[in-house]
Amino acid sequence: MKIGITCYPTYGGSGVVATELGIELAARGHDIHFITYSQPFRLTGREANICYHEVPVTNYPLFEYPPYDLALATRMAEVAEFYSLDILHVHYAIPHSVSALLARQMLATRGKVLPFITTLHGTDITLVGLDRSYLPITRFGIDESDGVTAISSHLRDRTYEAFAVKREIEVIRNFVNCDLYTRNPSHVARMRPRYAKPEEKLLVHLSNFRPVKRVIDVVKVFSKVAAAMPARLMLIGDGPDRSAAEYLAMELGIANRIHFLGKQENVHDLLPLADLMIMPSEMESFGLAALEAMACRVPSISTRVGGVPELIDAGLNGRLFAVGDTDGMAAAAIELLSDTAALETMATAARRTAQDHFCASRIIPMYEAYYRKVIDASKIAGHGSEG
Ligand code: GMT
Repeated sequence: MKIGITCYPTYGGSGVVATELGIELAARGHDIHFITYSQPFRLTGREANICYHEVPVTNYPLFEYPPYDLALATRMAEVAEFYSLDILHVHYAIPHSVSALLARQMLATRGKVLPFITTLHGTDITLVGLDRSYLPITRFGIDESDGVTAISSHLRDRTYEAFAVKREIEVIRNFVNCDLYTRNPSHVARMRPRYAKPEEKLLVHLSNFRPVKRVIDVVKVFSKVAAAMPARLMLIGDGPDRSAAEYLAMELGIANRIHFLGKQENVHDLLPLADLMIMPSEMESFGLAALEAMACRVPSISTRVGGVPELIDAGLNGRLFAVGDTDGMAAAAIELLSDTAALETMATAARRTAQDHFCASRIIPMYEAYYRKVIDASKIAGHGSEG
């Protein structure tokens, strides 16, 4: 198939999923065209079967807000026509589904069919989409999509409840490349000493440091762990709450035990070095960071929110707590880190969950089958007639 993909190309879970999906589909022989305002950060630009098309957004003194949505729609239509795309897959409802809808309409006037699928990732529904100024257009974009997927049952149900959309939503959960995200003992032996001494436990957190991730809670949990045992923390990512986390770490006297690593491209090299992940989010429609860690045999102490229970079976492959229960999370971390056998059992269960349910090899065929279904249905419905 010839597939166009649009996403937010910078750091963030939806962009990661979109990019990894494109890479996996290209490896299976599909022609992939990314249509975004900059090159998705996990792409090298050298992958076979992948083309990147930049969306140029022309500014003009009249435009206080340059119309990115329109520039995107134009580029989508151009790329679809030039490369005869079979389907367009947009990640994050706003504004991508509406741009895709415009592109589909533009092409229909030229007798071309361009079905599009919208994948809902979380904040496009739970935060941005529920904002009164965006709600009607989010609902419109979803209902007008030829196919809609959500990354968890929780997000699907939440979308039905909050938006009363008519379009059926297919659940296709987040995935991880289990060959890349794995624990290789020789790699760990080589790299771990950079971040922790042999007698120290190593904790990790990975996010975009937005308020919804509660990075301050990570520092609070870690401070309790560090008071109980020799330990260090790797904080991977960057965003609005980074300085608040740095400030709190200094106040608590633990700044020298925390590695603020900033944005990292190869998180699969870092995650397997850790013993435990802390993901205390206010909301997580799935929790891709926890899945990536689990594939690397790193179980997660997380919050019981959103779609996280669809990934973490509390007590088996991780632990779940109420939002803000930093005492509970710290106690669980200390208990697990003090019991090597229990931690090892949980690490094995975490890897097995990733492997048995969320490996790319299992999830990508679901997307392929869904694309075929939507393409076939669209040919029958005929948003345009093939010319
Ligand atoms: O909050 C983020 O990490 C960014 C956000 C996004 O859309 O870029 O992530 C969402 O999508 C991820 C990939 O599908 C999910 O794993 C995250 O759970 C989800 N984040 C939230 O729901 C807060």
